[in-house]
Amino acid sequence: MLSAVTVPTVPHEGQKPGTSGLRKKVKVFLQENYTENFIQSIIDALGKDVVGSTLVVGGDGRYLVKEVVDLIIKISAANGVSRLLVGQNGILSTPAVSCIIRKYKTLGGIVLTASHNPGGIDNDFGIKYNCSNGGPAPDQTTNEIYKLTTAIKEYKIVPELKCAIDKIGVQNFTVEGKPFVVEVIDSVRDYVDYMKEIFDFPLIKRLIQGSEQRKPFNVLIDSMNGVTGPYVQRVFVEELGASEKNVRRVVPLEDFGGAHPDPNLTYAADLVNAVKSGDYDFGAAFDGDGDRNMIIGRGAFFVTPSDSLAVLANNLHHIPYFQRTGVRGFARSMPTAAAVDRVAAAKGQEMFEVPTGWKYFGNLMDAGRLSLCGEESFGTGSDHVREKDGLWAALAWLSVLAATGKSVEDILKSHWAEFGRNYFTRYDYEECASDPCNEMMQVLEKRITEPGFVGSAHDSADKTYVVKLADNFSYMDPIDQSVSMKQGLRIIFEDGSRIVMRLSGTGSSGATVRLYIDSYEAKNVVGDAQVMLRPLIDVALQLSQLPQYTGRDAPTVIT
Ligand code: G16
Repeated sequence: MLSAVTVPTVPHEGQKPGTSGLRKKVKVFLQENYTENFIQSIIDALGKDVVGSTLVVGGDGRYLVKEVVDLIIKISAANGVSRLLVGQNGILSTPAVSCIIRKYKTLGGIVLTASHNPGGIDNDFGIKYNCSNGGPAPDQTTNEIYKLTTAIKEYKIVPELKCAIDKIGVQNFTVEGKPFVVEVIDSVRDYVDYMKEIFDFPLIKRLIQGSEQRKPFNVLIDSMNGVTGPYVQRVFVEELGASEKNVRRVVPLEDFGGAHPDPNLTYAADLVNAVKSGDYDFGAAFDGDGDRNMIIGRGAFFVTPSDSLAVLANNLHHIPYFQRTGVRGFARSMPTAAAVDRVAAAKGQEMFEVPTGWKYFGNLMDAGRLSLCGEESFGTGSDHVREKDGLWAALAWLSVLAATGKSVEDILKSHWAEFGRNYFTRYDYEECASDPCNEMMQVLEKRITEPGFVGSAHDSADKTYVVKLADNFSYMDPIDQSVSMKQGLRIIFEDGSRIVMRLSGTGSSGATVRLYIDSYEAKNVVGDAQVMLRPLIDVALQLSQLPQYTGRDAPTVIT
């Protein structure tokens, strides 16, 4: 029989979860009792429900995942959890955790990831808690976890518990006279079984392999050495008949092979170049933990995440899951371009605008009012799980391409011809000094909320923008009436163009400023976004004084 011991500890500062969990440098997590404190605080926040419960545990394969899985096993055992479902070698994508929590109706799950942030001993790690609906914990829960971290005095652990996580199977232990079970599960199986229910795999297979009527549709799928590697291998190569040449970087590595596993035009430039110079009809990349996606077409034709959401919203009827469930509402995060709003209006669907963070979609989905949602930060997903889902998005696109017989570019162009186009860009200024950025945001907020700002005119190039509304966005959840304040500064102009500015909640050090620009054109739909949006970008830089505050004359990433 194994015994639990109680270890005295003292609080560590700064364990406040951000947009999606606690993300810090690996070396911060390696401080004495830092990780133990946070895990114990998560468990304490669950209250008495934890005794006798089942939790899912897995992560994106980055440096420290295996060690922290081991700690979670030992601390869970000491705190009365009965059973853990652990991905083999600690590997589970974020959407797979969500799928498994829902399928096996567990109390929740712990996801070990810093998402799209780089991995390795000098880079980032993260821990987040997902609830029984499979979604990231809401603010009330993360606030409670944080509160507990500030007062923690001890944690409980079973130091002698040795559990191998490299082999699939059930391992039984007795802890303090009670049974404790660790079930090491196939990281991929439940998720892939679910994708086969959602999509018409034979249809997508005919697209990829070609038929008498149509030549093979050549795809290039890039896992960026993140967690999706084994999922992509199973889905694309084993199930959909793609060849090894159609997939790249499918081995999860602790440091992502040195890559920054963020699927955008900057960090997935390798994929973009390969598709541009090769004979490919479609490219997709996913981030470290598999919830983000980037979609490109032949010649590396780029689909913005905001457009991707709008196109899928307009084409859900091609996907078997929605043929069965019907479609009930769309949503996007506030900074995401409003292209999907036009589809919602045309289809008579309810439309929601929530703060940045996938956790804000969960209540709407649970209430049956939301089927499809997305964010400009390369997140797309549906109510099939409660996380955004990169592989799902690629399969959704392939379903639409197979059903319509069109190219990616043709689908976009006909979409813009029908609905008009929301030109969109995001400028990121990464790892700036925090204090000047905080000051910049305060000064800008003061300026845009002063009397007289609404109605003021701002000239740039040959354009004049007149302010219609300006505020720090706040949101009341229509289901539980909880209010989230100060979710980003927005300036909305009379013509519907928008400037949005906020500080990222996912960086691990310093401040990352995000500037979002969105402008609608009904007819002029095939221009270059950077050219079309230049006047509004200049207005934003001038109003915010961003170059002066950050010392930067250019963003680090443009998407
Ligand atoms: C997380 C959240 C997303 C959010 C993104 C960016 O994604 O789940 O909802 O849009 O962060 O947040 P921020 O602008 O605060 O950095 P992920 O993929 O990092 O888990």
